[in-house]
Amino acid sequence: MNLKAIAKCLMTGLFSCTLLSCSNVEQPADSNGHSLWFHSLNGDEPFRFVTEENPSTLSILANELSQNWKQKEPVIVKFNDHQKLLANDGYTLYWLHDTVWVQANTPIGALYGVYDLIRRQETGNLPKHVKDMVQFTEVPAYDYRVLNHWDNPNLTVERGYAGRSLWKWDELPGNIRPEYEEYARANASIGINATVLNNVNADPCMLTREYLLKVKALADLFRPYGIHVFLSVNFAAPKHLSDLGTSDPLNKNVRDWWNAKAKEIYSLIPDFGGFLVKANSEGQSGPQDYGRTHADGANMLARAVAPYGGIVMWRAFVYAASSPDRAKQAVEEFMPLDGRFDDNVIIQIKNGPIDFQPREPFSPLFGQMQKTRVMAEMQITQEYLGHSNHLVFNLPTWKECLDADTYMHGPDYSVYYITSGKKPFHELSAIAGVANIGDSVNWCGHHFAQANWYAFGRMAWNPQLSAEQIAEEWIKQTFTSNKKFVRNVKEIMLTSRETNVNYEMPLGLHHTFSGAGHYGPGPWEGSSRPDWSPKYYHKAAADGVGFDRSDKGSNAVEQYNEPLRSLYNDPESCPDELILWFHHLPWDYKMKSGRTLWDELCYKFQCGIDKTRSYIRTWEKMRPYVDEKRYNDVYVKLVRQAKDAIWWRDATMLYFQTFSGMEIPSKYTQPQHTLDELQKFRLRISNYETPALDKLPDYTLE
Ligand code: GCW
Repeated sequence: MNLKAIAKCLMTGLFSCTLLSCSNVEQPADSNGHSLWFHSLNGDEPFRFVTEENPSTLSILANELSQNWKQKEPVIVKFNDHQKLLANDGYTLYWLHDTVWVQANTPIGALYGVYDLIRRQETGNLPKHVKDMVQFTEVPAYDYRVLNHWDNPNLTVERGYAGRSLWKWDELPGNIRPEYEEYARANASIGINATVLNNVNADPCMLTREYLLKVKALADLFRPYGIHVFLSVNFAAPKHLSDLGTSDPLNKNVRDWWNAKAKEIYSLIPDFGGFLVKANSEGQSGPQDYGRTHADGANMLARAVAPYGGIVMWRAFVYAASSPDRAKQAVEEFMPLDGRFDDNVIIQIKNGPIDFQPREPFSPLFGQMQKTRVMAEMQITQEYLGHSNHLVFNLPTWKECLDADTYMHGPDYSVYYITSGKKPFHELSAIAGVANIGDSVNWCGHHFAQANWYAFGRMAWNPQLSAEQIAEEWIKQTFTSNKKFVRNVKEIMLTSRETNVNYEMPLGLHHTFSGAGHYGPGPWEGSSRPDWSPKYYHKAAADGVGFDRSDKGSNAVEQYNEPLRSLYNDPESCPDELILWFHHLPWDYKMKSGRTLWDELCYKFQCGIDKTRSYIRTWEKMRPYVDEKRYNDVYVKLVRQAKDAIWWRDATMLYFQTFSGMEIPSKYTQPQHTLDELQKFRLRISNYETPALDKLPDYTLE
């Protein structure tokens, strides 16, 4: 059946597609990783997109089925089903009389169903006996499953480690690169339905007519894939782009300016999603510049987009240099405003109270705001996790946040429950991930960083999927279903986050990074602002280490509901993995393991070092199952990761040693550089790059 014929059947709301089955041949040929998790389908062949000028969701769906469905059974797609349960994006797959049915209310719901079907095929999860009636119904947990790109109009990407921006603003709207549609397809295949194209440190130029036309070109392309485009806006845009001379949210002219801007945007992009705003944070302008509140600012923008169904995601990432404990500021600033935000405002809260550290407790704001919509922001790009040099599968970090019980009204008020729009909470729901995508051939810099993009989408669809299931799906589609490969690589992925915590910042340490691009350790570094200096966070001194956030210290524990408040407040009950987050303890403090704090730190770092070495050995055994190119790309990075693990440990513990006077036990890897040497080392990188492997400190792996 040719595409036109399929499209015709689709118009009737019913069509079938029968194809000969073809066997799944292992492809040992070199891969540059561009085909993402479609590798098992397309290998390195460029995917053939629908050639029509304006492809519809249904022609995309037909194309995917005709190219990728390899089974004997025909697939029948039914939409316009009016099933309340399925809402806009949900679908049901069922097997009946040797036929596979995909049922949905909308074409996009049906497309998600088709991607699910193909994923089941590629991961060996199709029902065994198609004669049996088997049924799967899927409805996404969140309405908006959003990527946040921190991309700038000059093509740099803040905290981006995969080349330059994917969006070639200088070429748009005239030149449409194939990667744009590949990007949309990849997102749709994992359920992502929204994208914020530009950096939260927003350039006002994004709202000019010139740029809106570029944005429109992308939005038109993404639409059939179900992706809504959003923009980050600079709160001072009226001042920059007009002669109003103010951006005061209570000024009528300013409000009129935003209303007119929204009208202009929606006339170009009728399904535009809305705005993302970073205000009064890290030097960005905001309503407080005019003595107004976050609610005044957010509501002004919300009212501009409300007539068109738009929303405003207003970030809670705020902190000031003067604050004695930065971790407390979001609650202090936002709680007095609870209940004062319009219905189409949603407060976007980072998973932890500081800033995407390897481990943080969940942000207490989730458990406090009761009358305001809230959503979680995760970081997919590895700003603090070794950039695109380290293999860190970060899904466990995000799940740790979503699974955390806030005890808002007693037990069973997890962050997931609160944010997913379940009753008694407000129905608008969203989740965001800061993207790790650039114009690198393999999209994400490290082949395994693709897994974080994939995992974010799958988790946003269903946070109850296990990390193991998501990792396994990704491995099978991206590399191979070979059992030995899947088992070993899964072990690397699933342990990699804890390994990263152990070799960077165990036991609740945080922000001990070098200011140079947040890559590598710099526990001794000072800064123009105290809260940008690692010493502010670790507080290492002769009497011990850690930030006292108990009721004897900054009392940040008070922002958590009971029983967490008491649990965190007492070092005896505080979980080990957060102990130095909440407590300042003597170097010889007796830990639950029986070791002293100093020894426990040495032990944890060593666990990290050992594990990174084991990854190299495991990967070496995987060589027969993976193409040479990706094997080598990953291998050299694993070696660097293992060296970086010793570098982190050396820098942190040799510096801490100047206070504790204690030795690194001889049974552990011994330092290869002196503290003096490490302090002299200077990494010169901007916030837009990952360091070249040969520019990093020299280490030997025995
Ligand atoms: O973690 C910090 C980053 C900044 C980023 C900021 C934010 C976009 O270092 O680069 O700015 O968070 O989330 O706004």
